[in-house]
Amino acid sequence: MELYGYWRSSASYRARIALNYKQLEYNYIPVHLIKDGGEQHKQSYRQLNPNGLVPTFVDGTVILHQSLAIMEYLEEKYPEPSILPGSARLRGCIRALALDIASELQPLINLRVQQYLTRELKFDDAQKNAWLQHWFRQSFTAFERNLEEVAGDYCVGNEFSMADICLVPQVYSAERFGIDITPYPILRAVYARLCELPWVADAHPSKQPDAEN
Ligand SMILES: N[C@@H](CCC(=O)N[C@@H](CS)C(=O)NCC(=O)O)C(=O)O
Repeated sequence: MELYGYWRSSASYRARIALNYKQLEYNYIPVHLIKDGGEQHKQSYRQLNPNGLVPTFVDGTVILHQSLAIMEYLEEKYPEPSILPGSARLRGCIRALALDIASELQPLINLRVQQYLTRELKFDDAQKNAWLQHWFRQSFTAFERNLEEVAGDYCVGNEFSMADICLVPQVYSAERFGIDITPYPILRAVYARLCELPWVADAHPSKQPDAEN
């Protein structure tokens, strides 16, 4: 198995946590998102992933993009331990929280969006920061409300799941962008608990072979 990713990419981080949790061995192939205009735009990489985004996951003849699709594939092929535990209702909650992050928040703050804001729309640092603050605040406020209903030790009850896998990298990136997470006490407590888990800790960007200072 191979995972094409970037150390600081939140979507790559999700895939790494899922692979670690399921104790699956894989080769990590770094794709530098900044160097030389971004290796994700190179023809050789776009043949693998026409979107020009990381991660891309390869398992023999299977080539997958989209971290949630990769996680669902891993879940079907390697069901234990499960990242979608519990009843149909709980699995619905897990998927909804995962999508809140992966489909609603992350696409608005992605590198290519930030580059468009600064390069094409000429946003200065303060304007770009206001953009990031706005979308994080809106998303994390709703996420906190949802956690009030469903959280236990983790995002949904007391079992680790795909919702947790999506939360960790997004809080990491919030910290990177200087977002204040003190208004979200449940999110913060769950995040702190998750960071202690070995399969989460090992997937941290700073532990990847392509990590930079
Ligand atoms: N929905 C996709 C998002 C993939 C994505 O946005 N990846 C980012 C890094 S987190 C990326 O490759 N950005 C490169 C760019 O914006 O040029 C997934 O979950 O895999």
